[in-house]
Amino acid sequence: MTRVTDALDPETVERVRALVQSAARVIALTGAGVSAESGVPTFRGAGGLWNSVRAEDLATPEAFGRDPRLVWEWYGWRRALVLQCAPNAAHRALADASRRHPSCRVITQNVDGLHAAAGGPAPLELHGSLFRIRCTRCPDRRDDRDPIDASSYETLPHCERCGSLMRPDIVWFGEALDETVLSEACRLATAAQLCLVIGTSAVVYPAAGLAKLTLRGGGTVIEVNVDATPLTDIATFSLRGPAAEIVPRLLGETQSAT
Ligand code: BJW
Ligand code: ZN
Repeated sequence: MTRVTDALDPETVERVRALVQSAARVIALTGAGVSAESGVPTFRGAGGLWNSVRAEDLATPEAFGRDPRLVWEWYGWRRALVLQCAPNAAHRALADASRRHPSCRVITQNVDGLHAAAGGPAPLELHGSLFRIRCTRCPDRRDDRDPIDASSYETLPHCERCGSLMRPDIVWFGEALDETVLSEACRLATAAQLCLVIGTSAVVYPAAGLAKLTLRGGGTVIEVNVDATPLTDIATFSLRGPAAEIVPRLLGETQSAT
């Protein structure tokens, strides 16, 4: 039975802190909501990116094939926006926790790089990175060129080896996740005694399925979100409120640490 509580309920906070501290292996599965308080727009819900643009027009390989300049323009705008943003208290608390406990790992769907910017061990990035590009043809050709000039087809980045167009190193709809990253994420999720699901609508697969692997492996799921999600019902606790406020309370060394 899920216990849904207000972010500030001290009894729940204490119970979840105790669960975190007693778990030998913890994963944090994060989504766009963890970066919302840093000023990065989410995808779904009020103010979400998919309200103003269609995912099919920008975040699929077909869209890139049709109009690479349009797609690169949008990613250029996203890069510029994220470069104005800094990690928030939730990113910092997760980075601190994984520094203190190497068996605590961050698995993120985010492409904004804010977990890495907060320091600590590198997170597993399921959906790639806004700041990497890769060749549409050579499987191993990646770099971090910036900025991207999308003013014409000719100025778009091309592969130095084969001359093909370079694309964002992001997993678009209908594309497979990197096999190594996904299998490591599945391994960590299955072995985890606790899975903290933070700021994700949990509708995109296979990422959302990771929490179910923890449950199947005998572990516990705790959710932190401003709203209910399809994972709320499998969570032991669902803490309703902003990640930057709640996560430091759950993971900080003392309860007053934020
Ligand atoms: C706060 C907060 C605050 C706000 N504090 N909380 C079944 C049916 C139909 C299709 C599928 C299906 N199963 C799988 C699929 C296909 C598809 C999929 O899942 N579709 C569903 C939408 C239905 N999946 C795929 O296509 C994946 N690939 C795949 O399945 O490959 C199969 C394959 C195998 C072998 C060969 C070939 C193929 C790939 C998925 C890639 C997703 N990519 C995106 C876009 C990248 C583009 C970009 O960034 O530019 O990644 S989609 C978008 O959604 C992005 C995110 O990482 C992802 C998840 O979103 P997230 O992070 O959850 O954000 P939001 O906005 O949805 O939610 C924010 C949450 O935060 C909300 O809950 C708020 O309440 C909360 N919040 N403020 C706490 N302050
Ligand atoms: Zn190439």
